[in-house]
Amino acid sequence: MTTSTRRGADGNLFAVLRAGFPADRARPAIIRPDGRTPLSYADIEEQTARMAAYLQRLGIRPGDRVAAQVEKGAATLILYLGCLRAGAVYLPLNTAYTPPEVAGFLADAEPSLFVCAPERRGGLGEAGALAGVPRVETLDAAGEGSLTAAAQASAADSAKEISRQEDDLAAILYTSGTTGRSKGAMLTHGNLASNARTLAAAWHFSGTDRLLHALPVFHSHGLFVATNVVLLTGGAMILLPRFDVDEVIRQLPAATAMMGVPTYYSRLLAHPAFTGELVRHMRLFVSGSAPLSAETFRAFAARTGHAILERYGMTETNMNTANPYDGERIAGSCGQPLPGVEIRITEPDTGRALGVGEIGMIEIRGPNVFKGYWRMAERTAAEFRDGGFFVSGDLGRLDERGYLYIVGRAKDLIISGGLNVYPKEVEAALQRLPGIADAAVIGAPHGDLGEAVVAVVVPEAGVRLSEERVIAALRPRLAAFKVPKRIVIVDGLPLNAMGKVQKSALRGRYAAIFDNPGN
Ligand code: MCA
Ligand code: AMP
Repeated sequence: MTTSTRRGADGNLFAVLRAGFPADRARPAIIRPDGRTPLSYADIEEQTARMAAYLQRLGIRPGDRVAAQVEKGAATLILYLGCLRAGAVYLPLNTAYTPPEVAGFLADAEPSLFVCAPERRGGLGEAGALAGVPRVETLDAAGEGSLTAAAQASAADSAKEISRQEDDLAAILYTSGTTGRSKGAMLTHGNLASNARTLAAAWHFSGTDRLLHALPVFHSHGLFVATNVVLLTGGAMILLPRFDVDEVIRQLPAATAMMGVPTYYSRLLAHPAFTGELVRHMRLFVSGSAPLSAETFRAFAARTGHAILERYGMTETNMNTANPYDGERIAGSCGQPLPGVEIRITEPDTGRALGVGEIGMIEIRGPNVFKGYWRMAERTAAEFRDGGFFVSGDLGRLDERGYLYIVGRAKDLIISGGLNVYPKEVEAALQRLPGIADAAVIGAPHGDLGEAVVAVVVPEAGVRLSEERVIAALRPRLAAFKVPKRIVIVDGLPLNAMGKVQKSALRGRYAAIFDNPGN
């Protein structure tokens, strides 16, 4: 750890972003849809300095974790940037996580400070979530709370600039695992800075851009891809609290670019007010986090004349591949490796490199790839090959022009509306409920969410289960997006010769479960 007052001379992501701020600091950085005064770049500088000064006054040192489960807003981004500036490691948590889920993350990450919504604080105390967390502050959806008050009372000029090496941690983002146990992906200042620079250049971002920002800011997509790219290039973001299709349609005329998960685009297409005229002036639409169907890509192009630019990323790696800005954007492909990123396809069991057109494991190497899982050295080692390639768990192939096609996943994972749900975690929650003998969780095609969670449940002998009661029993335990949209009650699960549940048979059997309108 070193402290320094030099600007732009270090690897701290905040310093990297600040080097891209516009010379005219009065220009807007964050535009609020409610018409309140935008946050200018001067405001960002001042408020993040106050936040960093406050964190330092609390005794938070570089490398200490600051966890936050807060609604999206300008104040949330100030907290994120203030943490970077103070050298603290930012740890955002999905607002949907239940108190028991939050307790698990806090126990694992041992943050020095936890920031939550005021109304959440009581429940978290009851859940024992706050045990061992030395300090808790609040921040509400309007940006008010004890955190804001304390930060505003701190003098901006008392913040010490903290230099960081590229290899130092900037953030930890938890991803669930196929074992059902969450893993904290450790992202460095260098990981995030390199990806922000690469994407800004690849997608031609500049100070004249206005990004329509409707994504949540507790995942890579909304927090890093969207936010960092805008700040690095001195443009502005129209920060919406969430994706609401009517609000997005109202705001699109003021935007030049938008990023989203495929559900955003299919919801726009389903809206009668979404016309080609509305978005003729737009420069770019980016999609990621889940497969964009060729059908949505084509329907969007037919309606608007815009070819959505699909890219492929992971929490652990940031963004890996993207369709070209200028060249051909291919429906169903995630595009080519981004500059500096290497992609190879291998035989999953051996790691032997495969050739053009052959389907295998997608492996990734580059400055974007994370440092490892928090306090899980063995798990980290198991997911890297010799030579530093990260084993993604996604299956795909490369064509002769280097375009990547993802064809499936080796990991048992459901992606619902761009959010990951690991069946193992839902199965474990079901198996802990009384009266359930066995459970298997699968993803089924869903018109709005791409895939949605379905649980196939076997009751214990003599027990009568109902779909509603099982769902109600899961709610306090699991974030709502993980709770199955349907519970199917059966007498037994199909097993293979080894006694393992045949999920592919279940996927086939329930492939049309969401076909009826109203499901
Ligand atoms: C909300 N619900 C969901 C989802 N979202 N259920 C399943 N899947 C979801 N994605 C549930 C709520 O818990 C609630 O349940 C009900 O649906 C309605 O909630 P509401 O908040 O009104 O839903 P919504 O606003 O319509 O949200 C759907 C959404 C949102 C707009 C698609 O989930 C979203 O913004 N997704 C983006 C996620 C994202 O940013 N992913 C990036 C991950 P109930 O009624 O039962 O209480 S980063 C990543 O994957 C990598 C790095 C990458 O490549 O980007
Ligand atoms: P997460 O763990 O939330 O970071 O999710 C990463 C996973 O999302 C990847 O491993 C892929 O399975 C999936 N993903 C991200 N982008 C795409 C895409 N464009 N097409 C298909 N899957 C994607």
